[in-house]
Amino acid sequence: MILIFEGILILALWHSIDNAHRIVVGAPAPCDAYCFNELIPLHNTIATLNHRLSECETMQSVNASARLDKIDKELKTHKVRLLANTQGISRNRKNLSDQGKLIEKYKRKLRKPFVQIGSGYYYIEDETTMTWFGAVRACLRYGSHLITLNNQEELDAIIPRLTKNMYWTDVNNLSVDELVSITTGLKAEFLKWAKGEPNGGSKEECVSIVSPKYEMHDYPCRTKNFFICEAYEE
Ligand SMILES: [Ca+2]
Ligand SMILES: [Ca+2]
Repeated sequence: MILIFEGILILALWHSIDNAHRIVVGAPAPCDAYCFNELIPLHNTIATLNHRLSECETMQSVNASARLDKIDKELKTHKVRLLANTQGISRNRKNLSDQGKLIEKYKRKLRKPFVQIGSGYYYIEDETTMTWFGAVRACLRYGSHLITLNNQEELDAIIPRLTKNMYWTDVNNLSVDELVSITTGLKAEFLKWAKGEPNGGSKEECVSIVSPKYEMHDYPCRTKNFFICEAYEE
């Protein structure tokens, strides 16, 4: 009897085990814990990658921001330099313009109205008086020389154009005893003294022509007189 019961118990247990086995094999895979444990490393890796990605994005953002700030500063610096250069160019243009106006002014001043009289060209200064030295320099500035009267014909051509009492010529005896032309450095080739002239000695060492006949007088060089400039022969 006991043997029968044990057999039945064994059969029941076997059946239970078999059923249990069949229940386990046929059931939906109950691997949550297992899978979870298996996925933990992958999850951690993904988390690490996400963290690094976030860091990279932050760093890129910071770097990009820093680069933009640097570019912005450089642009501002270039803008300031460009503005300074533009202002410098404007100043230079104004200076050039002012210098150009000054040059034109001097050109106008130098472009005295030389007129042809006989075979030569002359500028008769009958507005401003100068010493003989000043007259020499003025004619040089005009690209000419104080008049060299070469002959009576030249003097006769000039006389009708003269309106003042006295004009300087280029004749003097400042450095030597004889009367020379400062233009040529040679002895004056034409002298036509007025009556009683020359009479000044060492006090009158420059020669002028005096109305009404515009004959020659020796006269103090530092006296201010009108003068005549003669263009160089071309
Ligand atoms: Ca002459
Ligand atoms: Ca005299």
